[in-house]
Amino acid sequence: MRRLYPYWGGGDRVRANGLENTKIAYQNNTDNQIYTSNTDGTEPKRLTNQGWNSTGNWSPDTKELLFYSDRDGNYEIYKINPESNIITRLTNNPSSDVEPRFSPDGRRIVFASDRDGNEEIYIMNADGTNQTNFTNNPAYDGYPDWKPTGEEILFESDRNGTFNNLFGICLANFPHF
Ligand SMILES: [Ca+2]
Ligand SMILES: [Ca+2]
Repeated sequence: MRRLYPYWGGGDRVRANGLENTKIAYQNNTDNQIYTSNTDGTEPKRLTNQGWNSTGNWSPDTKELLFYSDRDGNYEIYKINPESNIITRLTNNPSSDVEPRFSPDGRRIVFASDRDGNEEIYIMNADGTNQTNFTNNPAYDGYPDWKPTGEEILFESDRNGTFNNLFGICLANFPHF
């Protein structure tokens, strides 16, 4: 079973640059578009207007939101500037590219994709270049996120036979990335 929608719910809060908890980004589950608002829900602003869109993930400098969407026919990863509403597409692959999260320094993005035949964890630069498979395992690998130090990525896998087992990728083991 594949779960594609991990970031529904309370929204992803701005938490950097002294803007602690001043804005949230969320998916409106009526129109499946991305909004920002104050943390109490006031002043909602719709950022997207087509396709199904995941909840946005703030960049550390709060200037961009990462999300994934089927607006171009299959799930791809995009980022949007919440001020200008300019959207940049970061992946272009007929498989599902989902669950993007900015690294703590904002330079890289971890995401999940089944482009190599099953779900794997990938890392790319924040501009979409250098998309690299970091798991290469026939099991399901998904739901990645960064440890706050940025040195390790945690993800979920059923490689031991059951879901909900967490595994880690230590980036120091990939010095050439
Ligand atoms: Ca895709
Ligand atoms: Ca895998």
